Amino acid sequence: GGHYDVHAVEEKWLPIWESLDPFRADDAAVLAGDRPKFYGLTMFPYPSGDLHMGHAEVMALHDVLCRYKRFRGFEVLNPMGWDSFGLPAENAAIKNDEHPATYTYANIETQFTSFKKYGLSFDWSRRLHTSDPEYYKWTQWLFLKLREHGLAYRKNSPVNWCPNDQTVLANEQVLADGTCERCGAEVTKKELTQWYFRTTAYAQELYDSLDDLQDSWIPKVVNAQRNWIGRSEGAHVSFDVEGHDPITVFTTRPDTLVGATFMVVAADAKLAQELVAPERAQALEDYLAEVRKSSDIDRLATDRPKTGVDLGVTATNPLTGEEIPVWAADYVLADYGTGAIMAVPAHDDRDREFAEKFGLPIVPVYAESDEEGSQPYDKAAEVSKAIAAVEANGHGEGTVNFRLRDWLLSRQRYWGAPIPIIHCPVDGEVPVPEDQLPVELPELRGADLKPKGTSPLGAAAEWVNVSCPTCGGPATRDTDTMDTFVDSSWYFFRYLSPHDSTQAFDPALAKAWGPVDFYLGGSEHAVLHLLYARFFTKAMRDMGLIDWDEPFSAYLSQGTVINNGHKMSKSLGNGVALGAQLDEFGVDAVRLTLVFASPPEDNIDWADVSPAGSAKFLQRAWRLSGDVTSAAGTDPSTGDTALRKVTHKTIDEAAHLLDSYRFNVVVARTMELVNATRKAIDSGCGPEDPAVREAAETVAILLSLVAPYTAEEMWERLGHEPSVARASWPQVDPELLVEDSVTAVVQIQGKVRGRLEVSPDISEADLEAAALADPAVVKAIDGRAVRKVIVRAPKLVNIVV
Ligand code: ANZ
Repeated sequence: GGHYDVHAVEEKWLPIWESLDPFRADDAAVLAGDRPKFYGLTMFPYPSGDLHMGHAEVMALHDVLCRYKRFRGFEVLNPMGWDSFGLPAENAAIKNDEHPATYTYANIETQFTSFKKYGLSFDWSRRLHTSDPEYYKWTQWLFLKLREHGLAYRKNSPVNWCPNDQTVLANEQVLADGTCERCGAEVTKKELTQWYFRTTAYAQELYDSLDDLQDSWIPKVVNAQRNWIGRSEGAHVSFDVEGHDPITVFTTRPDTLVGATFMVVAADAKLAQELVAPERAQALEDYLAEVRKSSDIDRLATDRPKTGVDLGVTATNPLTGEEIPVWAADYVLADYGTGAIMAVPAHDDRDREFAEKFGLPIVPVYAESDEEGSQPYDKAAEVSKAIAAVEANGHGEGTVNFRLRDWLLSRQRYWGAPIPIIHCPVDGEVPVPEDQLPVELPELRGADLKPKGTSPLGAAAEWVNVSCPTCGGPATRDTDTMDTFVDSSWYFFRYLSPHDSTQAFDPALAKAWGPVDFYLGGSEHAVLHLLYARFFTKAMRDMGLIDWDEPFSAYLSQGTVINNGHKMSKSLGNGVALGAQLDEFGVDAVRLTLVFASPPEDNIDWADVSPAGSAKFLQRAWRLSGDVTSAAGTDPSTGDTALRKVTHKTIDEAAHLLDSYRFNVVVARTMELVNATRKAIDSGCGPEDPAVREAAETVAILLSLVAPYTAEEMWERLGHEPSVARASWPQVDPELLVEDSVTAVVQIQGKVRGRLEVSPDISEADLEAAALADPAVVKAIDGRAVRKVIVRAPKLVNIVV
């Protein structure tokens, strides 16, 4: 009985949990191998505003698994922090004429309070913020380590430029329609000297080890990674050019070499400038001015009218010996393959359109299969023959090409980790010595931060002008900051020893806790963040910092919380505020609703769910614990078998469901157990039966995965010390899993003539006797002689008359 006041219960338990601190991960236990470890990770938020429904969903789902693993005897590491550098804080600072830290840390505190109230099983002692100097000191250290190993370098090349954000973007940050993923502006190209991480050094391994992740990551993410890395097998083939180095092309179709009737060089590649005949130079210049305005996506579009200029030079086809013209065009990209192609208009659509437009020869190599009388063409065999042929005449070799580019990591923004390099006119690029890390951001605010095409850090003269660590002469700091994806590429290492001021992370702890066993996060990170974190992990392994190859053993991305069939948005006015939902229904009801609504990877339409229904269910569950308090019996083995069977089946099934992330079904089973317990109390064995206590305790433990406040309250009312989070998973009694009866089918001459309810362990002889005695069977035999009886206990009896 009694009234369940959700908000009073929330206020009651928060301080108790605070002092019990039941989720602190025990490093010592894991280092000593006392318990198996489980490192559960969920993506840390940007501190823009308060937590929203999306956070509520992912955190609720993640909590189910972490709490379950703790019940199963794992030492669980479940940390949380903030990805706190980035544009939103900088934009707010410009708008309000303040420092980005003001906005950042105020939002962090707001979110932290919400996280606490939301009752998640985080180990808050490991809290980190990537914008703290104590954190970015190690981001800078890792940058220098990567540079030391040849994996960070600077180069001049055409880069993606967002004219609105006034900064460069990585290829991964340009959307498929050629716009900035942050602000939606049309991205253009600009020639700049920028910092890169050599992700391409790991292209092959990043691609190959996806095979090992195939079964433990969701397939769509594995495929997205595969496509992004884009492995193509083919050949490099070189074409001699008089008075110039040969032109090398990458082709996936070396078998079509005899049909290569012209060549095309990317108009914006250096090669075009080098090759162009003097009388064609102006035409190329004019054309280039046009090309610079279009995005890569436009350039590759097949339905786009072809444009280009004849460079006025020829190259020799290495198989036919023919002289073929060399053109420049925009449909060939400067930064893919070698930036030049052999054009085979008979077998490639874009080449054909180009040839048709400019009147270039089209020479088929074989009949396309839809042509009449054509022989089937064995492409694979012809490709390997062709590779052998060019290798034999010294004009090429088989090769593998990747679409993956090096990661452009420098940004012309303030609110990020400064690149720890000093530029000296004498010594060139000089790394900031380790004992001078971190290179802290200078104090800039408001208007100083306005985008101006060069980094705002350039305005801090005192900060910029330093003496060279090598020669002591005048030098300047690098004024760019790192892409915030650098910060998040290694945060899961820092959680291992977040307060260590002597190293990025403790290698012994990395060995003991790593890799992350389960990672849950948004599918928008399927390409960028996961790929970068994988790259960092492999690079760190090769630097001897860790001994594992992949950061995340299992990965799942949750669906989106939508409303009335649409993504929540300001323009549609269909947003659902998390705070208001929590106020109205309480934390537990909101969490339960989110977990119960659908399998984790599916979208949740808030219009289709009922947090009020969840709240009602929680009240029902809670009332059970009140009824049990008055009950006497505590030895479950003396309890009502029917209820015990439901309880034990629920526990058994829940374990299987949790292991396969079917959290919504676990909630459904818990609801069924609540109903069965209520029925037993009201019209079955009665509240004093020990089976009722056992059932109610099981409800509390299962409920604690999704509704920790209600579960804690139940646990206390059942006479236990808090916290229910430290309870152990109930032991399943296998005898109670045995079904009471099964249906045996009796056939005569192959036709079903009767059904019997029998014990699952009935003997063949007993089943045969029961079948032959069954009135329906006796009637069907109708006095005929039984010639043969085939018995398959407990399910089938086949009688032949
Ligand atoms: C001759 C040929 C004949 C080709 C044919 C295709 C079909 P993937 O699979 O994406 O790797 N190519 C090479 N470099 C390029 C660049 N920088 N910009 C645009 N296109 C480029 O594609 C490889 C194929 O794309 C290559 O094979 C080349 O055209 C073209 F019937 O060579 B192929």
